Amino acid sequence: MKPLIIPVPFAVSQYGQSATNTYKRILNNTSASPVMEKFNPSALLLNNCQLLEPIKFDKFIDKQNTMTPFLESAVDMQQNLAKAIQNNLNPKSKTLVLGGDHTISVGTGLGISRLLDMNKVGLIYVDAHGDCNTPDSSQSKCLTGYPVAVNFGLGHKELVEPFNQNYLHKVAYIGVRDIDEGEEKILHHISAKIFSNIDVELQGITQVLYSTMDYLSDCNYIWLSIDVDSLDSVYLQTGETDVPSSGGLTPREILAITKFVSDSKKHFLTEITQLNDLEVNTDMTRLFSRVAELSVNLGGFRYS
Ligand SMILES: [Mn+2]
Repeated sequence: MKPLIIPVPFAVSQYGQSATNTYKRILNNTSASPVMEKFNPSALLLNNCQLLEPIKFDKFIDKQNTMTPFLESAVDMQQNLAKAIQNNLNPKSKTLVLGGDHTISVGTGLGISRLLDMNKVGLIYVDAHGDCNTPDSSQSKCLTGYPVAVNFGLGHKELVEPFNQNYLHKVAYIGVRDIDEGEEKILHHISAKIFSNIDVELQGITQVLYSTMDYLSDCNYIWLSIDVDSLDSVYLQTGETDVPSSGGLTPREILAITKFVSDSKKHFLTEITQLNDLEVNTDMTRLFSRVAELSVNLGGFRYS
């Protein structure tokens, strides 16, 4: 069975920035020269996947005086993405959900919740940030700060109630380094397992990955969610992601995480989020095309 790719060009939760065409860059990535293309034919490999039509959603006029901008658009995206997952996902095969910003995880999670017992699903969240705020704890009121909380049943009722009480129970963070005060209480409340950037530095990524899998050993299904800002900001160009953060992971650590997790029989779904449009292929396009390949078990580990 071919791996499934679902593009979700949803990026309305940040003002000004966009990640609406990023999936095209990742899927159509070509190398710097025809010679290099022979060694790194990313686009060719990803062509072996089943590609769904990009998820559509209504762009409601933002009411800037509401508590959370673009909430109605997010609800629409959540429903449409969940429906696509419900109708197409096979938990025994690999699926890649290509964002878009990290709000897409409210739709990915809802889709999974319609197919699987969420008690048996473990989330590995590779991000500089916790993304575990609620409208009460959030300072920015930005939707991209909510998706983990929503998957645990916390936050806007419009996003939470569709889960019908089938919420996630386990999340392990890797590379997290930017958490705010209210959010820390929520992370404690949901008993999140946190491997910070310092843990990765001191223990090494391999040890962190073994500990992560150990923590999720009672889960039958593993969902990997990667935010581009998990990378150290030194690797990113200006505007390449919305909230860059220093002191983060290296490209090779991101590749190692993806390879390690997708080699697990429990892993069934990966998300790539928060890579903005720069309208040119950058090092990040090439890196995340490679992450995309590895996430669906294509191409082997050529960077070793
Ligand atoms: Mn994020």
